[in-house]
Amino acid sequence: HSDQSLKVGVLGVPFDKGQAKKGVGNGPEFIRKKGLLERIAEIEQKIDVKDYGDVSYKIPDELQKEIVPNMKAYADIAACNFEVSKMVEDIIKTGRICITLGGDHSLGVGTVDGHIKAKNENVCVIWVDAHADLNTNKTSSTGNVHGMPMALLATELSDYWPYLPGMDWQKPVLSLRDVAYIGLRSVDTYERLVIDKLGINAFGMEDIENFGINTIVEMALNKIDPAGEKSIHVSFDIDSLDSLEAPSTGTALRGGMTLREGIQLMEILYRTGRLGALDLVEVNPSIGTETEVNRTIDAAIHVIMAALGHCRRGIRPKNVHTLPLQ
Ligand code: B3U
Ligand code: MN
Ligand code: MN
Repeated sequence: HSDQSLKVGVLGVPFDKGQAKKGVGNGPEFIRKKGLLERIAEIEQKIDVKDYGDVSYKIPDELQKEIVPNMKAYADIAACNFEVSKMVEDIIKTGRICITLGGDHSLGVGTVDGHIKAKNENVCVIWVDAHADLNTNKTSSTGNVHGMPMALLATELSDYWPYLPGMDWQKPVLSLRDVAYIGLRSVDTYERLVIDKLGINAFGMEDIENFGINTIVEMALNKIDPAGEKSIHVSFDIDSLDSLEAPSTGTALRGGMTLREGIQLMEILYRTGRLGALDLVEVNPSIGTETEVNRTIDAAIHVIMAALGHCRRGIRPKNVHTLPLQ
C-alpha cells in the first residue's frame, strides 16, 4: 500500500430521525471537532483525504404527506437516504474510500445502496452492531427505522415490504448471503427467525468469545467474499462496543466488544486492501457526561484510524536511521 496514497472521502450525515433520541445528529460535528481529519493526517500511509461536508436534504412536495405504517419519519428517511446514496456513489466513483459519519443507522440504506451502485453490485457487507437492524415495519416493536436498514436492503425480504413511495431509487439488490454480522447481542424475535431461516452469517459476542476476533473476521470474509474480489462495506454501529467503551449512544449495552477488538477487526479489513466504505454511526454526544462523550468519540476515531491503516506499533522518523547524537 504505502508508496501510493490512499484516497478517502469523509461525509457527514447529521440525521437523527431513524430513532427517538435527540443528539445523534450532532455526531459528525463532534467527531470532526475532536480532530478526525488531523488524526487521519498522522497515519504513516499517505492519505489524500477530502471532506465532503454534511448531507442536506429537502422532502419533495409529493413525499410530504406520505406515511408508511410503523415507519417513523418516513418521508425524512426516504429523502435523506436518497441524497446519501448519491453522495456515497459519487465519492466511491472518484476512487475514494467513503467514510460516512452518522447520524443514526437508518443512513445505512443510503450508504450501502450508493456503494453497490458505484461498484456494480460487487459488494459485501460487514454489519458490526449489537443489533441486527433486520426488522420490517411489520416486525418492529418500535417503528424506529434505524432497526430496519438491513431488511430494506435485502433481496430476500423485498416481498415483506409494502410499496415504499419515494424509495424507487433503492432496489433491494443486496443478498443476505453477502452479509455478515459481527457483535450481535440484542436480537429481536423475528430478526432471529430470519437469521436462522436464511442461514445468515451472524457472529455474536459468544462467537467472538469462542474463536477470537481475528478468526471471526476471517470466517466472515470466507463466507461473504471467498474469492477475495469484492469491495467491502463496513457499517460500524458504535453500540457494538461495550457500553463501558462507548457509553454515548442511544442503546448502550454491556457485554460488547472491547475497543481493542474493534481496532483489530478494522486493521484486518484494512489489510485486505478492499475496504470500499465505512459507516460510523450512532455516536450521540447528548448522552452521558463529558468524559463519556469524549471516550465514545475517541473510540470512534480509533476505529476509523484502524480502517485507514494506522499502525499501533508506531512509526519511525522519516529518512532518519539513527538517534540524534547530542
Ligand atoms: N431492534 C430494536 C432496537 C434497536 C435497533 N437498533 C437499535 N436499537 N440501536 C428496534 O427498534 O428495531
Ligand atoms: Mn445499528
Ligand atoms: Mn445497534
